[in-house]
Amino acid sequence: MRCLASLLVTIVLCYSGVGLLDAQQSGRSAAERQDRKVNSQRILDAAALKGFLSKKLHKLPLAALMAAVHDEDTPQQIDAAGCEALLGRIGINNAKLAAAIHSFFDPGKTGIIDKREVAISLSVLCSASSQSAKLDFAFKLFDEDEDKNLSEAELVSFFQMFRNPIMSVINRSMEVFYDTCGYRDEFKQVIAKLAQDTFEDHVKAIVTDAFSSDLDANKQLDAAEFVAWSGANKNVGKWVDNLSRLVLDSLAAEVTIDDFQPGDFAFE
Ligand SMILES: [Ca+2]
Ligand SMILES: [Ca+2]
Repeated sequence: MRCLASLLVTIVLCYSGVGLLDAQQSGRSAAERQDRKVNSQRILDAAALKGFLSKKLHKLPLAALMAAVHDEDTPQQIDAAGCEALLGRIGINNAKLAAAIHSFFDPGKTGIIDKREVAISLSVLCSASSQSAKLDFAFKLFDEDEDKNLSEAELVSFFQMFRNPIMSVINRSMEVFYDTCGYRDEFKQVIAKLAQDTFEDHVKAIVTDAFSSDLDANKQLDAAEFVAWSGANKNVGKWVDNLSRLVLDSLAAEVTIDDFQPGDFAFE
């Protein structure tokens, strides 16, 4: 995450002072003012939606969220109807929210997403009594085949869920730059390639770091080894929360508080 942030900051700083932009000064200022206004509104909308959902979900335990995800009747990959059904199983009956979460994790329009992505989206708003409850939630999220061990493939699969939220943040951050520089398609491709490569390097580094806690060297992390890793790396407990926040920030573009009706939340 830090690498990607540095990359973005570096790129924006490199290009924000180029001389060829001076000729467009007046138009750019108006565009910048408009962008700032849109950005400010988006931040306010996201904060309002998060505040609203937080009030609704704070009594929902993480364990209940996980139980719905591990329900044997729900396949690992779900379509839009499956996403709505899964939210319904959790006690959230709002088709627009389900559609927004599904479409957020399916930018390529494949029609399917991972059911864990639904759980992660809302997890930061649910009640978690302790850090160990959060780590237990994280361990179960990572453990895709539920054999109580984490393989390298399972860790990679978890971090792949960050790909769309991170690319979405990068694209949003770079919009002003693309509009201003005038080489939208070319720069977009370059930035996308740089961001993808940095992302892959970052995931590899995290997985290598994780397996330094594989004390019995069986290429699996059991619960004790996972706890040892989280003790040595304070980010482990935060990754799920960070991913949840990234998703919630983006949902505000699709859903507002007005889209909810009394009774949408069965557990109130
Ligand atoms: Ca496993
Ligand atoms: Ca092990």
